[in-house]
Amino acid sequence: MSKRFDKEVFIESVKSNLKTLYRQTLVDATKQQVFQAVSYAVKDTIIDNWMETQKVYEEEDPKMVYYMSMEFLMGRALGNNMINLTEYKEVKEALEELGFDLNVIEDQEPDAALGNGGLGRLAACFLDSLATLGYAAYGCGIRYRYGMFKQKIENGYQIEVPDNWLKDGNPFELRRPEYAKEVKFGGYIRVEYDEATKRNKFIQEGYQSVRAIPFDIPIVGYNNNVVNTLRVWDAEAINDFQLDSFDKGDYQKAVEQENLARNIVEVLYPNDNHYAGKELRLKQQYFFISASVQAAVAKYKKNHSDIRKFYEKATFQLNDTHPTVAVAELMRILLDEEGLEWDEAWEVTTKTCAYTNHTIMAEALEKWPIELFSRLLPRIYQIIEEINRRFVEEIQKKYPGNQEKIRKMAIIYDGQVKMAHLAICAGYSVNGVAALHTEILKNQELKDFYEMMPEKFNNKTNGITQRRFLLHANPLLADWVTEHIGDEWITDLAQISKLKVYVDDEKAQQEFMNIKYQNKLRLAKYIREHNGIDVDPRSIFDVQVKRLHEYKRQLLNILHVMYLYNKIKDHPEMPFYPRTFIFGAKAAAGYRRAKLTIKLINSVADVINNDKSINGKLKVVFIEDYRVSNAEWIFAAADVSEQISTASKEASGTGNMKFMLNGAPTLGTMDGANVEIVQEVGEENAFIFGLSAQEVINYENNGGYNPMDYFNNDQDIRRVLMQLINGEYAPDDPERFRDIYDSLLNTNSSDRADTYFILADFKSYAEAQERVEKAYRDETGWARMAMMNTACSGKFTSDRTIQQYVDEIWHLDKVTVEA
Ligand code: HBZ
Repeated sequence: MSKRFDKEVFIESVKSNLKTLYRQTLVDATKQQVFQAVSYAVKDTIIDNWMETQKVYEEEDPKMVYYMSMEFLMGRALGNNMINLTEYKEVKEALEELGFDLNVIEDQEPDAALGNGGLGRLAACFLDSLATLGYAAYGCGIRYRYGMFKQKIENGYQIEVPDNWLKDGNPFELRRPEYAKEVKFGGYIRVEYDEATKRNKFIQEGYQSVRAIPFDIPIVGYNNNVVNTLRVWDAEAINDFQLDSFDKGDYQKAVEQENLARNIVEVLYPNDNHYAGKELRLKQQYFFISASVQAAVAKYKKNHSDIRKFYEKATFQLNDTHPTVAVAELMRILLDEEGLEWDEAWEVTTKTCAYTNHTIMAEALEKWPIELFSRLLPRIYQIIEEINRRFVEEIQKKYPGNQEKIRKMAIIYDGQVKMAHLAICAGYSVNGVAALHTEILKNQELKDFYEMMPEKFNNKTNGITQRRFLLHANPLLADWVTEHIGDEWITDLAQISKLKVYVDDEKAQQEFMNIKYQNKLRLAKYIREHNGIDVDPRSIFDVQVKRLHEYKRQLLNILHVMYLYNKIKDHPEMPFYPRTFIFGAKAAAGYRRAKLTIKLINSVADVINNDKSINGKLKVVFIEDYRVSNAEWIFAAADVSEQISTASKEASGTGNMKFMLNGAPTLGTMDGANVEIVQEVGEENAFIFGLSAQEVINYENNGGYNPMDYFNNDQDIRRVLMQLINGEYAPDDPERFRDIYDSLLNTNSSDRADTYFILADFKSYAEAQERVEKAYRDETGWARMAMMNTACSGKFTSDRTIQQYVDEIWHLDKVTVEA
């Protein structure tokens, strides 16, 4: 039962936690200890609601969604939990009374960075929305000992530092050894005929196994007493060393199992949109999926006798192909453990699993060599072979004699297991994450599948949670919005359109822009403290924060900065509105060109920020270690949102929505969800440039793009490119950026030069930037535009996305939990 917040009780709880956890008093405790004590006090309230919610689930037996994901990029929990308990202000005051600043206490919490970028953060937003809307949901994932690496910038280069996020303990997690599961790897399958059932039995022998131990993390719904569960699995060795048994074989096996358990959950792979094909990665996938599917089946069987109706109470949403072994694992359990016939098992499985695609980038597609796959997961491989055999038969029936179709669609082909094909074949739903992306899937990437089974395909445009990205991230704006339109926007973001009546109101405009200014001051202070750079809060804060990837074109942005700098140097008298270009981005540890781009940004920053002759008109800042917690501050302070991916490449983007919500117009291409943002806000309230997706696709299919044309015919472009190789930004090593130069012009590499059409879009981007400057000079016009962005952001709440998943895919029942 949730109690009303009682300050005295809360303070007592904090004190007593300090005592029992650390033998400390308020006076002597460190800030970290206070953070822990406060978190345990907050958790106390959460646990009551958690138990109550689970009781309602037991009683009402609603259908549940299992959101299966290798990544959950949760960020910090304390602030968000207090927000959703609607106790934030109360706790803040209580702590003030004790002499503590809540911001400082929140700052003690490490980010839970169990994800790379968009895909992982989307999973986190979805959990928030599911709990807030009152749907029964489990997040299923891995409790990595080390999350996304911490980024240090040394001498302009990225250095990766391990993220030991659990070192002080995670106050919100709960270890649940009573729900442990065994997961088996390797060995071989012995087939045995079973007289009783008249069926073959498949028995795995000579395997290694690990014990999967679940840790449950509460997911607090907003102001509704619902608490769902994110269940992340830890691995433990199954046989503790038996020191008395020194049989050689046993000893060897014990050591191996110990190592397997230690390695499997050690670290998150830091690649986004790139498949590396590592054996350990496949182990991670099967590990958490086997444990999660076993747990889901066990939970179902507790109160249901007919496993053939499993799908009526459970649905698995596969977050990209990473969890796709779930298809075969569910089949294995239904066939080998529950004794269903193939057709029965297939019916259950194909009514349970649904797949979300997050990318069309070819290098991200998961294809496992059958040698590796069958060695690691022998039974699972057998099952996939059989799924494939039947699927190929179906293709043949539909397209007699068409070998091409089989080549393009088979699950196993060319010695590889294609996970996307398995997910599409077995899934009852296949969705893209923005309208344009889904169209490209249907008409290009997955055309053959769409033609064969059009009914499976649907779009679910991504969204973000306004609770974290406005209510928590931007308290000044959140309060202002509430003053003007009431607080319903917190759970019904469509309401935010009511702000439209204020966009021409002079007082409202001033207040809105003053809040932006306060947030810019807050970010400027952060930049001064963390980067040692002074930025002018009156300058235009032009921000690009996201993973570093060539298709996202941070390179286009920095080349444009170099171009602007040239212009200012050539024409010091030219009117120029001061600009601060802010970057934040992690590069995958093995992605050389991405890391070199970081060095380029920092080198350009060094030159420009130290050039007194330009009177601070231009500043470039690379924010170290971009992550969820500092993102919240960055979005709130942005004037311009850089969303400049090569059209067709960014499946959706979600940062674009966070900027919009916080009143920053989009400077972007017609890519991903930008298209829908422009639809909502109007083209006049965004700055759109560049090739269209269709134009890009036409070039890719038919050729005809030659970046050298731009180099030859445009002096400004040529000059900027030459500065990459003449030592302008690398006097100590003029060859440093040669690879970047070559990537744009040289065809001696295997790729076409300028794969991402940077030179094609350069001029159009520069013009769009000129429009930004012109628009910003018009104070009223800009205020109006910024407010329109906030006011038109209603569509982009993850509450809307989740409601669409529920209505069109999952069909869940809503629950209510009484206080
Ligand atoms: O998923 C992103 C898309 O690039 C972005 O456009 C979209 O908005 C977002 C949510 O739908 N994709 C990723 O973030 N992908 C990964 O992080 C990733 C991680 C490991 C992989 C492959 C992709 O092996």
